[in-house]
Amino acid sequence: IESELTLAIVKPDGISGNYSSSIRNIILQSGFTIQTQATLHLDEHTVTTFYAEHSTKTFFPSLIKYITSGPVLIMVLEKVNAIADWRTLIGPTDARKAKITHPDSIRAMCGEDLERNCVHGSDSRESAAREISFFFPHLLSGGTTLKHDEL
Ligand code: YYY
Ligand code: MG
Repeated sequence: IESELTLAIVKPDGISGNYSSSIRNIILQSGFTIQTQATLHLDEHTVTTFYAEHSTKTFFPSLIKYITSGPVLIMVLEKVNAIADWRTLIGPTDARKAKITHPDSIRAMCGEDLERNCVHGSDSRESAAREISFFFPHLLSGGTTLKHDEL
């Protein structure tokens, strides 16, 4: 059984509410390893590209404003079944509903509502590969290994 990588983000309300270390503890206690991480204040262009699949939705402008409102903590998590297990740990998209239906989830702990839901998780293998290489372009392509030119 091979381990898998997924992308996790602690969104601005998670950072400003001081939830980073609690979330980190949950991640480590749940058997993930943190492969790499970065704290960034994302700009509008970056978030628009990252969330391109939602660009036509009515909530998009508000989502962009929220995600660019302060720094975020971006982490690459590794574990067997990391993608599905991280989605389970964070809980449903709507943090208000999560507090009722999934009270032990991370979004129930630190999210507020459907938009301000504290954390992100890749939703599939394809999204995980795209999102990880978006923020950490060298990670999936074999680190520092050089690709030799053909002679
Ligand atoms: O993957 P997940 O984050 O759980 O939800 P998505 O449906 O991919 O939406 C991305 C992001 O957009 C969500 O975390 C909050 C926000 N959002 C919103 O503000 N309003 C909605 N009706 C749906 C999503
Ligand atoms: Mg999603």
